[in-house]
Amino acid sequence: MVFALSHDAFVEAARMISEARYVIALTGSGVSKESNIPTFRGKDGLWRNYDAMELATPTAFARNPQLVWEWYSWRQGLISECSPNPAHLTLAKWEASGLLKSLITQNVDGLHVRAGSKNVQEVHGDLWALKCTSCTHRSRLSSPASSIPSCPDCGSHLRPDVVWFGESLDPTVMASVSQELEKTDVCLVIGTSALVQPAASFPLVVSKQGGSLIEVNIEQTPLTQFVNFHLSGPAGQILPRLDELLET
Ligand code: BV8
Ligand code: ZN
Repeated sequence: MVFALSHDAFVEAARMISEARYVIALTGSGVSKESNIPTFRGKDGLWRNYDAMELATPTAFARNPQLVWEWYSWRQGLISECSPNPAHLTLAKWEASGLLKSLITQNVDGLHVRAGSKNVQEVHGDLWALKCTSCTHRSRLSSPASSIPSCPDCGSHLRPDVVWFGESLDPTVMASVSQELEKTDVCLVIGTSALVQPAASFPLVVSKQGGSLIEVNIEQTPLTQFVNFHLSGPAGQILPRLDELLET
């Protein structure tokens, strides 16, 4: 594993990307940090002194739906004020040029799609999507809703259509992720603490099949020991720097 602080290591990492057959990216909340969206586990990840882990669960919603809903409505408000940052925009540019084949994100903020990325797997769902807690009704919010919406079909509470802790990821999404991982020879791992399963294991599938990992993070993670390059710094600066090298 190479700690990339030196220019040469950056050049090497850029060469690995340009010579790859099938490049994908896995992102976490760190990629949205420079859009001023708090990360999950950073010190700014708290809301009214609640840990996100305490709120993003079915139990929390069952126990106090209004509180959990207020957290999501607060995040919807925040996100509607935010814009994609150079990290999101660079990934969208790399997809448009054919360099990046697909993007798997743990984020529910929708910023990759707003940046122009098309082939995006939102493995933990989408903050603006709603589903009924009782029937199959699904809908979407276009702006933050301060109180919990009721299902127009059955009257029950609607909830955010996101994957909470203890809930399984959508099997169709997982099948598509596995197909992408199988084809991948270089996986960029950007802005994730690599703590949440099963997403944290996606890069290991790539390295186990002989692929390479390039991590972009401001800190080391449990994945760092397995990566070929750890590009240390904010994604909003690192990705455009790689892009410059890829253009040359
Ligand atoms: C599952 C959606 C099968 C909601 C999220 C006990 C009971 C039940 C389950 C478990 C259990 N023990 C373990 C589990 C499994 C559990 C899990 O992994 N727990 C961990 C935490 C121990 N996983 C699950 O429950 C998953 N389902 O396993 O189903 C099952 C079913 C039943 C029972 C057992 C198993 C579902 C997980 C999905 C949870 N939903 N989000 C919402 O968003 O509201 S996860 C949440 O964490 C977000 O999606 C977030 O994206 C994700 C991962 O976190 P990160 O993105 O990595 O964010 P984090 O803050 O941690 O890190 C940010 C990183 O960025 C840091 O490294 C930082 O250094 C870096 N950074 C900061 N700034 C920058 C930067 N990098 C670059 N540039 C910068 N500028
Ligand atoms: Zn309903």
